[in-house]
Amino acid sequence: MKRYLLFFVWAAIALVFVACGSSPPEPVTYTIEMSEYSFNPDTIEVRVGQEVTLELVNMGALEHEFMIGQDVMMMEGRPNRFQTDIFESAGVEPMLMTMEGEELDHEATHGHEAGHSGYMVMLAENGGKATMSFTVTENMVGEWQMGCFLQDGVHYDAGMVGMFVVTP
Ligand SMILES: [Cu+2]
Repeated sequence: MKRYLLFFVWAAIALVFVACGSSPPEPVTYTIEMSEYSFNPDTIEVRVGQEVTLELVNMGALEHEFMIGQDVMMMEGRPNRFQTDIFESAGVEPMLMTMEGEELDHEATHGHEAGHSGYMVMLAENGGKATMSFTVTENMVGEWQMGCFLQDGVHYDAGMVGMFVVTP
């Protein structure tokens, strides 16, 4: 008899979770300032189903790039890129725009250097800006890093790295 009761309690709890999960989380916008050598804020948390807009602003005197991935790949002893890119692995193509809302061609704005693949946004020095937006999918759940690998990984080593956390 007790077991039945326990089952009903669990069933009730499960039902509450399902009911909560059916309403998508509110869209969110984060402004991320990049400089020598950091991301500010250096931790971003988002949820599955959330429409995320990242306003990237380069406050630094050097060019910087923005990437999100896992497991740093080394090339000739230097941090080169992420082994797993969040967007490539999830099959999601973010919408890239200027701050004014004009669509940007991602291919035209990112480098195609040898071995430096993944979804990256390059930002010009002294105020380069771009807005990327995407909806968080189930297969993005996990802890990722934001990173800049410019100048043979010098930026990454110097601390141009942050956390990008995706919760269910
Ligand atoms: Cu950088």
